Amino acid sequence: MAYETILVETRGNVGLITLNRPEALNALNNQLLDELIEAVGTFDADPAIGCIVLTGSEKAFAAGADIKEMQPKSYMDVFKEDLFTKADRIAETRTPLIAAVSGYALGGGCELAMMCDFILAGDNAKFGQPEINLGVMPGIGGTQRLTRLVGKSKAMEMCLTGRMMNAEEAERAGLVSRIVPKGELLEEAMKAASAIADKSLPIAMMTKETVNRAYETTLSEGVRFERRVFHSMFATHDQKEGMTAFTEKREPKFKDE
Ligand code: CO8
Repeated sequence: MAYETILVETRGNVGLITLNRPEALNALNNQLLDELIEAVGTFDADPAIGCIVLTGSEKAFAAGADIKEMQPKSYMDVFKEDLFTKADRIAETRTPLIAAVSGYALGGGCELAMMCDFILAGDNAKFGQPEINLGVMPGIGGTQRLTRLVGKSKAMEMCLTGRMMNAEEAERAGLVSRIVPKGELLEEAMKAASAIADKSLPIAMMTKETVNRAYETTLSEGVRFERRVFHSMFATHDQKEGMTAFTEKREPKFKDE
């Protein structure tokens, strides 16, 4: 598929997707969302790709869903097309997915970043759910994911006032894993992605799935799930190799099996 709103490249065993609608600060229109879902799905299905990085421009990761595209729609339009439900596929990706956020991550842009496994922020990053200013509310998971990530009080304030958080506040609140100078954001994201991609892919996928259970279940069920998956890892080649390499004081050679 030839993409018009995103740039897609492979760097070693890492897939890099750059949102590329500079004229609209990477606003998520239908075409961009379709292309992004296709590109993420293609990397996810590629066993040679061990991690995916999603980024935007220095000014904007994404300034939200495309307001101009949404503005004329009726209730029946958005109900019938089930607006934004397809974006859930990003959150269903099995390959680890890192959001590298520089500049604005607003509305659907913040929601897209939160669908990734973790967010690395440039020191110029700004996060917000400003939908209330448009007479709507977050509609791509923001009321739920932001609340789970930063707690009710801050999520409620963000969604009700529409104010933006800077990178420091986002890090303090647990929304982002860490902040790096904006000029080093992509390099740092690629470094983290390469480190992940060099691990065993099935073990990384199982780890991701297990951490994500923490958002879906009770503590005791989550711990039980963890134990079952942990035990199952002893059926893999890569567990044997990883532990053998440690005892032999050498680097492991994972085979993704
Ligand atoms: N949609 C469409 N176009 C946009 C968007 C957007 N979200 N954001 C920016 N643009 C466009 C601008 O219209 C402008 O285009 P033009 O030059 O043709 O006028 C261009 O991008 C550059 O933007 P600005 O001139 O505004 O740039 P500034 O640097 O002055 O301001 C801001 C940057 C502060 C980011 C500003 O652009 C802004 O406030 N953008 C909108 C942010 C926003 O409200 N996002 C939330 C959108 S709604 C949403 O994401 C979820 C809705 C979920 C509904 C679910 C229903 C089921």
